[in-house]
Amino acid sequence: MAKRLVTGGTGMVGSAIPADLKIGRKDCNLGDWQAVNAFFEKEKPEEVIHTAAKVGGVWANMHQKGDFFRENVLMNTHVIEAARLHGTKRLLAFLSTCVFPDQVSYPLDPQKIHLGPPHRSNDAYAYAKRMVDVQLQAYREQYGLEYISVIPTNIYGPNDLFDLENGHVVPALIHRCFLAREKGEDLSVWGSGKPLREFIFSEDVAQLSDWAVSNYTEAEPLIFSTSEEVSIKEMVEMIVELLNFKGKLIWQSDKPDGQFRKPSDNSKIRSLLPNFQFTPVYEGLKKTISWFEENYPQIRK
Ligand code: GFB
Repeated sequence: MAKRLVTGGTGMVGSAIPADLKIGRKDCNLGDWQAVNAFFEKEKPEEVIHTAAKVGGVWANMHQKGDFFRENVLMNTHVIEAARLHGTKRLLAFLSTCVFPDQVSYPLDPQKIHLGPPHRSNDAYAYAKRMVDVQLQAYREQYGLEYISVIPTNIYGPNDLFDLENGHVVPALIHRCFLAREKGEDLSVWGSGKPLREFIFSEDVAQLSDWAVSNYTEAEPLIFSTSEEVSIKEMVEMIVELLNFKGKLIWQSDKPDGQFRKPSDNSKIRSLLPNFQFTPVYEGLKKTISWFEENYPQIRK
């Protein structure tokens, strides 16, 4: 078995992927080239799954654009370059469903990534992630490295960042709904509830990544998606039901809706792994909420 390193090892996806070596922020600062280079020189991982990223929901993406751009560009550039320098044979890096242009025909497929500007709400993060694709294509051409990237849709699951303001919709709402239930308060939800998202369970992403890093070598980023759209309103209803919240919902129309939809084409992963069963969103949410209640207040927030 190849010696595998997972970056972002304490995060939602990284913690669910088996590895010989997992590193989090405290083990190696991926924004510091000297630290990354020294780490790779010492450990010489043969396989790298690079999940580490500065991530957040629509609010964080709108209000911390400089940090999202800089931190992600530095981490990605450093990890991919250190892997090349120290002989890593296989590397899998994550793009994100927001890399696609805002104005583009649906369904989204990897050919369309660079066809136009991303949605304004998360353009800094999206451009930083697009550069992963650019770097990997460049390294493929110049150095012959078959490093790959994947594009998961909206991931949720245990061990997510449950920050009330800066988190993604699922963890933020689970946390807010839990607090509203405990305190007997109303639950505030952002936007109109109409936007659509394709939610994917973190453990599915982990399993697919585990497979892809050793079996997929193509230059084209591989989309991880159920291709099933769920509205924010439907998502809220499931969270409310699973948390047994009986209070009132307050829709905050002054808060952003973000991109209206981003339906993606999952035909490639379906043809590569025809027997793979995606976790139904209700089941995944149930597991996530059980995990949250069991681990509260020691959650990441
Ligand atoms: O998870 P989220 O922030 O990601 O979801 P995006 C935003 C949608 O959920 C919007 C609604 O339609 C919001 O109006 N929403 C409702 C809420 N209540 C809440 C809440 O309490 N918190 C949050 N965050 N949303 C991110 C990108 O966009 O998706 C990232 O900004 C990344 O770059 C990620 O690509 C996958 O899908 O809008």
